[in-house]
Amino acid sequence: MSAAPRRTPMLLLAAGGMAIAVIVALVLWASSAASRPPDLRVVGAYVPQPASPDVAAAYFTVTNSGGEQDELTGVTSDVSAETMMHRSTAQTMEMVGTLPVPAHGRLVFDPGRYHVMMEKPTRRLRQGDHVALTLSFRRSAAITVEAIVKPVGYRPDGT
Ligand SMILES: [Cu+2]
Repeated sequence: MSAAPRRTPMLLLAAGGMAIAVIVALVLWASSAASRPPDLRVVGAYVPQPASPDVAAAYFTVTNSGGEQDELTGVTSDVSAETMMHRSTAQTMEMVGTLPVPAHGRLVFDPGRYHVMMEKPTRRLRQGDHVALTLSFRRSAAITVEAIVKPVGYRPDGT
């Protein structure tokens, strides 16, 4: 009879402690998810075999599995001293400075959106050749990938 009133405060204390533990765990989880830095990969890099010896284009996708945005700040290649990032428009193209790689998102270079333009390639590019592309980012370390030369006019599935 007299034991019950003494046990109740202990139970309340235990329940309160558990609630605090759950709140602390939630706060830790939320802050770690929010501050996870950019985590970039470059996939599907290719260069359609150029129809003209004067210029070549490169395409790829940058994925970001991190919780924060990064920015692509430039691209260089081993076949041209003049490698630029261009946005394709209906009639022409224009140079772009930086492009965002959203958190949990991707930045796609494809013939309808963006391309890397490589002026005056220093060697003939034939199907199966490789072109090294180095992508620089505002926050992440630079990434170098080997783009493969595909047939003239090539487009991957889904573009
Ligand atoms: Cu261009």
